[in-house]
Amino acid sequence: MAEATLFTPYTMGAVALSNRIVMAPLTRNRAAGGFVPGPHAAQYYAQRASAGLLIAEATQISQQGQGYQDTPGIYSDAQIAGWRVVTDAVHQAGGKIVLQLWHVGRISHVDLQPEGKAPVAPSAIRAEAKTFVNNGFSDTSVPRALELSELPGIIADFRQAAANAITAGFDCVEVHGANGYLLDQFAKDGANVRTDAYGGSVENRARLMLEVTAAVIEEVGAGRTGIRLSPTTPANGISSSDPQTQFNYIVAELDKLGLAYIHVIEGATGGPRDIAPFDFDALRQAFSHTYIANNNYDLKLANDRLAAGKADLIAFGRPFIANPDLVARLQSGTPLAEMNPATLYGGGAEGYTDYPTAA
Ligand code: 8OZ
Repeated sequence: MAEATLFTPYTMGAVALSNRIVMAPLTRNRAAGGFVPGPHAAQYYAQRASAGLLIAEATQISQQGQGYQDTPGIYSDAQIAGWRVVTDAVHQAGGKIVLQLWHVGRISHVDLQPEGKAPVAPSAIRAEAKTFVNNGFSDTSVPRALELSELPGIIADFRQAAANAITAGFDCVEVHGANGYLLDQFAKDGANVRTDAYGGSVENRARLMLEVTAAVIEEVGAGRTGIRLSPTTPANGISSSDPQTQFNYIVAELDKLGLAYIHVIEGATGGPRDIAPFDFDALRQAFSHTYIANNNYDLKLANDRLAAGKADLIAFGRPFIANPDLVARLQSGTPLAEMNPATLYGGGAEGYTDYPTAA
């Protein structure tokens, strides 16, 4: 058989993909009132439906799980109805779409939290990070440590959000286990100094991520569940003293759950791939199903890694912003357009649905 390239079809569990290009989740802060997907979201995603798989932007599973202004949710009936418009438009355009389920943990601000209370985290340690709130960047608020008795409620919120996503017409769901948000905070000792069953050892720090994933699988099926991981990223002030040990364990345990994919940010999110020594191939080898590789790939690196069997799918993030026809451009060698950073977060159609195709 010929070696795979980005343009070779792929079957991920029950989902048939027309190519191996994945649109990575991109936060765009354009939700409408009630944190319902905004009026241009369906067109935005449908314009990009030639990707083998779209992963929609990070979407909070509860108000407590929100950390930035105007990000969408998946916990109310209006949000489900709003997302249904998006998934219908993408399916109409021949695409497949996943929803990323998000709890930010300590990467939040009191002004976004229920009753203005502190954001929640494994431990009461503030992240050295900013969030976007009240139309500007602010330091994240000091969080409070979650009580053991609150963790089942968070698992239940993820489970309900997954069910809601399937009701809204998504093909799969992706647990956000990356980028210094709640599940990554539990997994890494820079944010987790708990002394109960959810802190300390590698096994204990992995527990919440694994319990959430198991609950989501129980709800929507392993074939419709993936997870995003970022073992070495410093994003959002996160740090780990033992990423290789921790993520070798996590991926081995995830493999037992039989989920459809792991989506791995190789290096610093949106930055250098070689930020720290880490054997990503070990994760690929420890996992029986689909490995989606992400972070600063170009056409050559993507095709090299696919041909070498080091990944099944390659996710591109920022190139999709200004190139709705990224697949066609990569295939034809058409130069890529540059996105305008001024219209990345917030606003309307400008810098969102008005980037033209090359043709
Ligand atoms: C950029 C801005 C806000 C949030 C992530 C959900 O890093 C995000 C995010 C990215 O995963």
